[in-house]
Amino acid sequence: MATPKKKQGSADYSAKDIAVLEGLEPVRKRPGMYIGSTGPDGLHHLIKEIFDNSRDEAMAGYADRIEITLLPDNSVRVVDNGRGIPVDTHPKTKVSALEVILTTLHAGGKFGGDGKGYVVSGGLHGVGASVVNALSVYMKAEVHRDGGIYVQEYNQGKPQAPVKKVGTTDKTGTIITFRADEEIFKTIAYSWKRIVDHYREQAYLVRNLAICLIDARESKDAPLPTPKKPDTVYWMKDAELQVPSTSFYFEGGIVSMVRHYNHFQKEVHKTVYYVERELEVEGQPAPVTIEVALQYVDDISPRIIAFANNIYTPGGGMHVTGFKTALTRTLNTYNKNNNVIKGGEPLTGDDVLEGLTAVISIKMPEVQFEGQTKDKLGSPEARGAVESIFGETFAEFLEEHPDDAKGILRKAELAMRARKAAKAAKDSILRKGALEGFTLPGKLADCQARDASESEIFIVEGDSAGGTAKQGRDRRTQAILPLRGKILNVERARLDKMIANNEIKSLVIALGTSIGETFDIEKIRYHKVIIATDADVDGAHIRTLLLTLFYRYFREMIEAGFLYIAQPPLYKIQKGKEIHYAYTEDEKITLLKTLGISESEMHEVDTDTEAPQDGEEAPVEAEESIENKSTSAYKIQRYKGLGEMNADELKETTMDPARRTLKQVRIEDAKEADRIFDVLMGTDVPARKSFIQGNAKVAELDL
Ligand code: 0RA
Repeated sequence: MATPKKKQGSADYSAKDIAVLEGLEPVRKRPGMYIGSTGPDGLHHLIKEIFDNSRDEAMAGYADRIEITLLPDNSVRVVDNGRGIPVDTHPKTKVSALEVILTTLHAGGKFGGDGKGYVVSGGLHGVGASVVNALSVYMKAEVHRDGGIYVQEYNQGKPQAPVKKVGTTDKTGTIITFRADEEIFKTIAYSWKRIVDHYREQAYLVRNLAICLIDARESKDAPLPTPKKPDTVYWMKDAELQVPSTSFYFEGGIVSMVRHYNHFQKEVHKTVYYVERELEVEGQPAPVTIEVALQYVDDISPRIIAFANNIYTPGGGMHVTGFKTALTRTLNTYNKNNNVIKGGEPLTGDDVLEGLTAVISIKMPEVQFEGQTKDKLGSPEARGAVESIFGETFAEFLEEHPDDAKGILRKAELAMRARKAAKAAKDSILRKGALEGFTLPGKLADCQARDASESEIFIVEGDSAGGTAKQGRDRRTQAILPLRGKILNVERARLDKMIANNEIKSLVIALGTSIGETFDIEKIRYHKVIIATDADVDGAHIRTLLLTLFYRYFREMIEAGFLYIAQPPLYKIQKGKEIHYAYTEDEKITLLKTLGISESEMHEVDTDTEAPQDGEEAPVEAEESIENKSTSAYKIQRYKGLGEMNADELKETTMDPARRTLKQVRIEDAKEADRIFDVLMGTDVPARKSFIQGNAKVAELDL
C-alpha cells in the first residue's frame, strides 16, 4: 500500500468518471471553509493540497518521486512522476478532464468499493487542486501523458485557454505551479523549516517515496532549476542545485521514524516491532490499512505519534485507544504465560507506556476528526481495527523475540515498582485529614480576614521576596507564603512524590482544601491564589511546576477562576522625581520615548546584587544614576526578582489591588504547563536546561 513501486500501465480511467459538482466561486468567498484559514496555516495548506494528490498517486503505486520547489516570485511548483492527470475529453461537456479536475469543486477520481480510484487522502484525488487554483492568481498545469505534453493556465481558477498539446514526451507525470493570491492571503511567506518538517514526516509515512524540497526563492536572476533525469519529468540531483535543498527517502517507513526518535536514547530491546495489514471493516467502503512500529527506550515519558490518512493526530483518538488497550492486554498475557515478572500482579496501562516510542498510521476511506482543533481521530472503527491487528501481531512478535519481550517486561516492571512506591508515599500523606487540621504552616503569614471571598494568598519564591512581600501587603486581606526554590528537585516525573515535599505540603495546608479524595473546593481559604515568581529561568520553572500541580490536583480551583499570576514590572525608570514602571520590553521603549530619553542615552543599570535579606530594604546603592548632560537625569533598573524591589515598590506595582494587574490562569494555560512539565522534570538534564532557557521568555509572554 504505502510502497510506491512504479507500476506500468494504468487502471482504465476516463473523463466520464469525474463527477462535476460546483464552480469555484464559493472557495474565493469563504476560503476559510476550504483551507481552514488565510493565515500561515492556510498558506502552507495550499502546498499540502497539491502534494497530497501526488502522494496519493505514489501510494497507488504509480509514482515514486515528488519535488516541491519554492520559486522567486513566491510561486510553488510540485512535480511528480505519476501517470499524469487525465487529459481526455469529457463526453458530455467536451471539456478536458484536466480542466474539470482543476476548476471544479469536488471533482476527482471516483472512490468506489470497486477497488479503483484512490485509497487515501484528506479528500479525493484532485479535489484540493481546484481549491488551490481558486485561491491562486496564477496556476499552470503541465501533464506528461500518452506521449504528449499538455498544458493549461489559470487565473484565480479560471482557465485562460483550452488544454493544449505543446510537445511530445516519453515520460509521465504532473507539474503544478501556483502563486497564492495576495487578495486572499495577507502575507505570502513560506516557512522553509515548516515545509521541511512536514515533508520529512510524509516521507516516513510513505516508504520508498523520495521527496525533494528546493528553496529557489533567492535564485533571483539565476536560471530556475529545471532538472532532467531519465525517468522523471523534472528531477535534479542535489549537487546540481545552487540553492538550498533537501531530500527525504526512507526505505524503512515508520520503522525509520521510530529509530529517528530513539536515536539518542538507550534502547531497552533490539528489534523494532512492525506490522502493516489490511482489514475489512464494517462501516467502511474499502479496506482499512493499519501500520504500527514500536520500540522501548530507557526513558519515562511515552511518545505515541499517530496519523490518520497521513494526517498527524496530536490529540490521539480511536486508533491510539485501540493500540493502548491491546498493548496492555498483550503484555499482561505474555507475562502470565511466561512468568517474567514474579508476583502475578497485572501491569497497568501507564506501566506499559513508560519509555515507549510508537508510530501508528491508519488509512481508511472515511475518517472523522474530532476536538476543537480537529486533531483527534473520531472514527470508531479505527479502535477495533488497531486493537485486533496490533494485539494479534504483537503477541506473535513477543513469542518470536523472547529477548525483546523480556527487555520490555523488565522495563514495565520498573515502572510498576515506581508506581507502587509512589502510591505508598502518597497514601501516607493523603491519609484522611493529614493535610487538613488546624496547624497552618509556620512560614505562612496569614491574613486577618476569615472570609475567603476577600482573602488572597501570594505564593512567592524564597524567603527574601517573602519578607518584602510581608512588609508590602495589606495584612487584613493578603497572606504571604514563601516557597523555597529547592522544591525544584522533585525526583523524576512523579508528582505524587512532589506532594511529599514539605514546601508543597505547606501550600496545600494553607489552601485548606485538602487533596485527593478528600479535596473540597468549598474549604478553600482564599479566592485569589496568586503565583508571584521571579522573571528568570528558575521563576519560570517554579511557575510551571505550580501550574502543573494545580492542574493535576486542584483543577476545580482553576475552573472556579481562583488562580492568578502576578505581573511584576520588568523595569523601573526614574527621571528626576518621576518614577515609572514598565511591565514589558515594548512598554519600556515607549516609556523612554515619552520621557524624551533618546536611544543613545538608553544604558541600563544592571543590578546584579544580592537579593535583600528578610526585612531589609532593597539595596539602593545598586542603582547607579547616569548623569545626563542635557539635564534629563534618569536611571533605569531591571528587576530580576521580586526581592530586588523594596516593600513600597512591590506594593505599588504588584500587590495593591487598586494598581496592580493580575493574569487569571485559564485551564488551557495550566494544561500547557502540564504538557511541558514532563520535559522540565525529565531525566535528561541538558535537554531540560536548554528547553527552559529557550522557553522561559515565551512562557512569560503566554501567561
Ligand atoms: C485522476 C485520475 C488519475 C490520475 C490523477 C487524477 C492524478 C492526479 C494528480 C494530481 C497530481 N498528480 C497527479 N497524478 C495523477 C488516473 C489516471 C489513469 O488512470 O491513468
